Amino acid sequence: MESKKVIFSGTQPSGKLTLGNYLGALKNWVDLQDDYNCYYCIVDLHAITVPQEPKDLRARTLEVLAQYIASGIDPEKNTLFIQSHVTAHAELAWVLNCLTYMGELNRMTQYKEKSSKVGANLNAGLFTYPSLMAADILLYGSDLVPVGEDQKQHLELARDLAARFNTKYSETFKVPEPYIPKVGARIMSLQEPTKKMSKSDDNKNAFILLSETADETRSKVRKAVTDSIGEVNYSDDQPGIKNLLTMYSIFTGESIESIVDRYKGEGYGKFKEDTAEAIIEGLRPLREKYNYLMSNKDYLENIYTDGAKKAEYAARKMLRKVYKKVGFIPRKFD
Ligand code: AQP
Repeated sequence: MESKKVIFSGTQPSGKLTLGNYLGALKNWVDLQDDYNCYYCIVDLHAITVPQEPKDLRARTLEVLAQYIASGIDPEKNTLFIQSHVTAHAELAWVLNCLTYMGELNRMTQYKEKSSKVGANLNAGLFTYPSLMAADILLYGSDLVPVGEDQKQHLELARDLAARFNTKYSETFKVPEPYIPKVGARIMSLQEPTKKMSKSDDNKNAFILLSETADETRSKVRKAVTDSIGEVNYSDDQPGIKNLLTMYSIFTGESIESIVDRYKGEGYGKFKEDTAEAIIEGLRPLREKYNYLMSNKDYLENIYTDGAKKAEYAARKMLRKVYKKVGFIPRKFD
């Protein structure tokens, strides 16, 4: 029997997860879990590329795990683990750093955006973030990487690094393919709808959190920035309305055209109200399960411990191979 293809993906515990993370990533991971061998990681090493309060980072790491499971990602079918528990990620990242050109990292949109925000506190980790992400993916021989549109450029680098290593040494890494959802790949900020919704946005009204209350969601959708056209259309000239239409359609399963038709001549008030209800209803089971899991910390601890053991086995095997090819003398103990 042919073995299942491998998937790797992750989320940073750099804030509480948003609707963008859910629609662009988690929701799609659920659909893949039966057909693939999936590694779903909580990438805490990535998170410290911007300053983190240790106590909050610890709490959020657990919250993200609970949200994975609450979204429907089954810990029995998938390997769920915390990145820092498998040290091969940082070790392979170093090797890949030594194969990555400065020019490649300089071109990265995420680096440009984030570095302009942190000013004088700019650190090297933020710059080399994409090499660490390449290590995450390549360690497991991943075939597919389900990500939102924003991560496409990083994935391109992972592909280039895999091919570069294979050419320089010998065939080692699989060259991974991106898996980007057709709808939901780019959920936009509610306050600046030309920017993506981001969990580390300073403006709390810009994002919908998976863990917030229904009333909070209602209030944020009501305050969502729209335009002065006053008519519900799916158009690039109306990015705020377009974004709300995307969410409405994903949560109800109704087509965008049919929604647009229904709100003809209605203005935005009722449309926003109904969008909020669609989101709240769609997230209700997730929110309930999340609250339950967060009161069962022992269960979560078992999941991430078992996950790390499974991931460690696969990752070590790949790292040993890489070290050998690079010319490091294998160590005589384990
Ligand atoms: N707005 C979004 N729309 C669709 N997909 C999104 N993703 C993130 N934001 C959106 C997808 O979620 C997965 C996890 O992302 P991440 O946490 O590793 O990093 P990120 O892309 O940098 O997400 P954030 O929320 O913007 O985090 P911060 O603010 O910390 O940088 C990825 O698959 C991503 O594509």
